[in-house]
Amino acid sequence: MTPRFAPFTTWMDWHTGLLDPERGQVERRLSDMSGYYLDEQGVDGGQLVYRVYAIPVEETGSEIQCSTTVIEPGRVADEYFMTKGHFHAVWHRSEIYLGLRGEGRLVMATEAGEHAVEPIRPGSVSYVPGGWAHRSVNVGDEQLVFFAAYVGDAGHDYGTIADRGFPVRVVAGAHGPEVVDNPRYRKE
Ligand code: M6P
Ligand code: ZN
Repeated sequence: MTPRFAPFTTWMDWHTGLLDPERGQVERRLSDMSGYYLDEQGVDGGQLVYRVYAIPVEETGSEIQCSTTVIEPGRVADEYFMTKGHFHAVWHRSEIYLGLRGEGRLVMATEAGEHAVEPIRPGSVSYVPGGWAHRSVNVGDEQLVFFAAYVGDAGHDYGTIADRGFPVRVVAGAHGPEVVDNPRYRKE
């Protein structure tokens, strides 16, 4: 059997999350996230929320997709900057997150409405089991940087979260980040 390609190395800056060589980048501004935050009145759509730097490989079950995500510090009303969040299109595919910089929360939810919130910070290794939608939230005042790896054919289902939201939101409370119910969450 002939291997599909030769081994290769990518250099990662563990502080900034930047990859060398940079092979692919996705940028999300507030204008790309309309409807994701509860109170979007008067938002500046041009504001950068996060970037994802990928190490692209074929989207098959033989490969492992890896990326770093850098979420800027900031809020929309009381809600911290966050990623869109998704289920995997192949719903049972799992994912690993390694925290590299900053202070964050990994918000997860099942289709049945169960939820879990885990910390992301330097040294955290979070396991996202299959069937759990996942979103990361920057609750600190510097960039949140983490590395993620998942099976190549997992795919992203954004539609379910865009339609229904997560059961909880992470907001700035009087004494720091708080997890509160999302009044707009729809189970089915
Ligand atoms: C992590 C991984 C990626 C994902 C990124 C941003 O790096 O889960 O697959 O693309 O976070 O999250 P989202 O795609 O939900 O915007
Ligand atoms: Zn994922």
